[in-house]
Amino acid sequence: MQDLLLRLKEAIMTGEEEDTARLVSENLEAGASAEDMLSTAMAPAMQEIGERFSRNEAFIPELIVAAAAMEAGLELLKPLLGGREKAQGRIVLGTVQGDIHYIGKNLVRMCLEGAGFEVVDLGEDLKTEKFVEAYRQYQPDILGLSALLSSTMQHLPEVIRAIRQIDGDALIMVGGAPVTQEYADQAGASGYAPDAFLAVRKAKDLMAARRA
Ligand code: B1M
Repeated sequence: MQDLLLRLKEAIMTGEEEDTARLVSENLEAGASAEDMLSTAMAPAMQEIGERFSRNEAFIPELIVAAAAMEAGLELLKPLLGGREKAQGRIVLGTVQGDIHYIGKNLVRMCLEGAGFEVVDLGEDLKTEKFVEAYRQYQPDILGLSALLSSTMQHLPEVIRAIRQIDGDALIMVGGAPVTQEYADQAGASGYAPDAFLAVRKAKDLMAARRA
């Protein structure tokens, strides 16, 4: 199975969409779970291509094709992420202003949906006003904010402040590669999760604490 996982990682890094889809199926047939594939092959592929980009060994076109291959794989895993749990609550989710990264946010959405949450995905590059508008419109149990750039992460406290002006008790969960627990605490978030699986746990914990 290790070899198949390695090949899946390579297929994503080289942006081979068809190979990625085939290898996701082959890994499933070989007994790998969606979580195995995500944690040992797919997320590490994106991490490694990002590191190559930092070292000027990979460039934007390579990131784009790797992202497309990752998405092709994620699409196949979607039905497998989570069980048939009863309705958990409503979450409004989006990536903050200036940030067009959406793969991580989409994975968080898929896992939350799989766990029984109703998710309103607002998309990417969203101004603070968009979150405020959506919060009023959908009245979610939790607002989820994603930021992938150190620069766009700076918008998190701004969105949190704006939402708290209309609902002082709002539950707001944040995440994204540069975000840390410490940063989330300083920004005034109710919760932080480093990955999509822990985002589900955090969302459930926030809901349980609210009900208690
Ligand atoms: Co961009 N990019 N990128 N990029 N890109 C990063 C983020 C970077 C770390 C690469 C690097 O330099 N090593 C770097 C940011 C550096 C920094 O600020 N610290 C970077 C840069 C610099 C840029 C540009 C500025 C490059 C340029 O133009 N010169 C540019 C910015 C565009 C913009 O947003 N304005 C840019 C563009 C792009 C592409 C368009 C080419 C493409 C995006 C494709 C897409 O999403 N549509 C892209 C990609 C693919 C990446 C990397 C390689 C991979 C991101 C990814 O999909 N990861 C990335 C390197 C890296 O992350 N190591 C990089 C896989 C995904 C599953 O993980 O997104 O971390 P992640 O999500 C995780 C967790 O973070 C968490 O759960 C997710 C799933 O487990 N999580 C949450 C995320 N949101 C959450 C919300 C939660 C809870 C958990 O609660 C609500």
